[in-house]
Amino acid sequence: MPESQSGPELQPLLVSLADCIRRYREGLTGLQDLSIPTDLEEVCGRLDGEDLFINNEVHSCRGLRKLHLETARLGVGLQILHCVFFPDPRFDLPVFGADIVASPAGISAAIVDLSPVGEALPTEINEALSNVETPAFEQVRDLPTWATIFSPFVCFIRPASPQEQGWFLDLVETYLAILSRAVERAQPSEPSDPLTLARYHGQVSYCQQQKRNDKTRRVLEKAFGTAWADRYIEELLFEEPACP
Ligand code: BLA
Repeated sequence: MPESQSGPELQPLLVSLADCIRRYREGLTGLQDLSIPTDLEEVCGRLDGEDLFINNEVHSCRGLRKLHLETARLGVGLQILHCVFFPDPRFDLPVFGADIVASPAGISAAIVDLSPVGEALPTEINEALSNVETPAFEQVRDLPTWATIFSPFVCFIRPASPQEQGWFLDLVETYLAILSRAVERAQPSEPSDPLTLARYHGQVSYCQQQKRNDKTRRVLEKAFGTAWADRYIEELLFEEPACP
């Protein structure tokens, strides 16, 4: 059977969230496509008789060195939306991260954060997030041990209803609006500025901690093998920034 470009239909929350992220991305200044190795960009395969696919969109803009949006079907009915906006270390900006894991049993994990690359979030971001009312999600999940990189405003839940899925979508939109405003306002420091260097180190450790998530690795290894999974994680998902 011929496969469509985007693969099989995705769960509605993943579709809405991807659209929301794309809308904010389009509004950023200096948006450019980033090229990535072709064998990592669009991937199709089969596992246990199921079609697998990964679709990647990678950009850069003024203030953000890499904006990565991935939608994927990876295991037995497993669907994933993965998004990270990595800041350019010359700018005082946080990392935006969002991840949704859905299976035929429902959405098991939905997480969003603006994560600091230093001791604390930039003051402006911290203040804006302090004023956001977190919806009363029924099932708030415990973070794993590697999750020390997230801010106090991280939201990690299992949405209990379509209503909660809507709340989560709205929350992601709020976080993106806060980030977009900060991106537009931010002014770069010099590459040699100690603040730039500190933010670079902070981003390296964000990447290193994310790489400790065995659940991501396991799913990729099962679908595409260890060597490919390693490269995908090191070179695309959590590629470390170049030294400024
Ligand atoms: C959990 N991530 C998971 C799980 C799977 C994946 C299968 C377990 C689901 C569950 O606990 O309910 C798999 N996630 C993937 C794969 C990709 C992916 C294969 O993004 C990409 C191809 N993960 C991130 C980012 C964040 C993140 C950016 O990639 C946060 C900003 C968080 N995922 C995250 C967390 C868990 C998770 C915190 C729970 C881990 C745990 O409970 O041990």
